[in-house]
Amino acid sequence: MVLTQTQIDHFHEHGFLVFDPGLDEAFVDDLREKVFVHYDPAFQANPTFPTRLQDLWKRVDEVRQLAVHDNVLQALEQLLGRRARPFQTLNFPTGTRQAAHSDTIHFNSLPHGYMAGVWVALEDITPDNGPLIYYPGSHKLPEMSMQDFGLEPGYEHYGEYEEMMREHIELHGLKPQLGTIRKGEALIWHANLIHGGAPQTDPKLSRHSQVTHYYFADCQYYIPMRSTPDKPHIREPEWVTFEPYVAPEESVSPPAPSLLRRLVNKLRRSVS
Ligand SMILES: O=C(O)CCC(=O)C(=O)O
Repeated sequence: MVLTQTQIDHFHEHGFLVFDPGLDEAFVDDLREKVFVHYDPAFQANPTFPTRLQDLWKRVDEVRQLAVHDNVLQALEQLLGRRARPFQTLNFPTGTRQAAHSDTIHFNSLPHGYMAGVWVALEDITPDNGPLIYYPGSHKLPEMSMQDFGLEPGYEHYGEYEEMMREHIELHGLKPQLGTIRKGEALIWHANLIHGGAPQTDPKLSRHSQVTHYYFADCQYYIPMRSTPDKPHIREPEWVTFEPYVAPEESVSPPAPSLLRRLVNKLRRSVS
């Protein structure tokens, strides 16, 4: 068992849990270095603006190894009582300044509540380098879809969602906390915990981190932004693999029969 009952209770009470998955420090440093070279060259030359890389697990195996780390998977299973499987990784070299949201707006499950984010610090996180910001207890409020906010689904309306979420936080008097965790520690959030990226007070600072999003077994998975209350847009996620990723070979289509016929005729003409 990776988690104690006190930790499990903390997660259900507050909607998040900081825990130590026991990562090797050399592994964390290696991962951070291997990820860095993949960031946009403009960022590498001037690493002061927010950028991110999605699903780098396919190209940097350490990212995948962290996503399927046994202690993380065990902790998630203890928290929700079902097997967890990662379906997306995000790597960040700086603070994101992302507005407050709940992940239920991006990915959701039926039954609800079987999704979690795991945010791993790849260096020490302080109030100055743009930590995660989250609202303890907000997971207990009802899930808010676009329709619940009186909005049309679709990312073209996402700015309106962010505005409504700001009002929702104010209305419920939610108080933020900062994820100032140490290198190698992980913060797990509940599917409905409201969170975002706090401003980075010094733009020259880095804030290396990896977020992995997980679903749990025996659910249907849907995309809220493409769903209506009576018609969820179900999808099978692209799961992070338990073995190193092998890209599917590019399929070489056989030449069309008409092309073959033309080639044969050309050959015949050239030999006659
Ligand atoms: O890392 C951050 O600043 C925010 C990440 C986040 O909101 C997410 O991955 O859902």
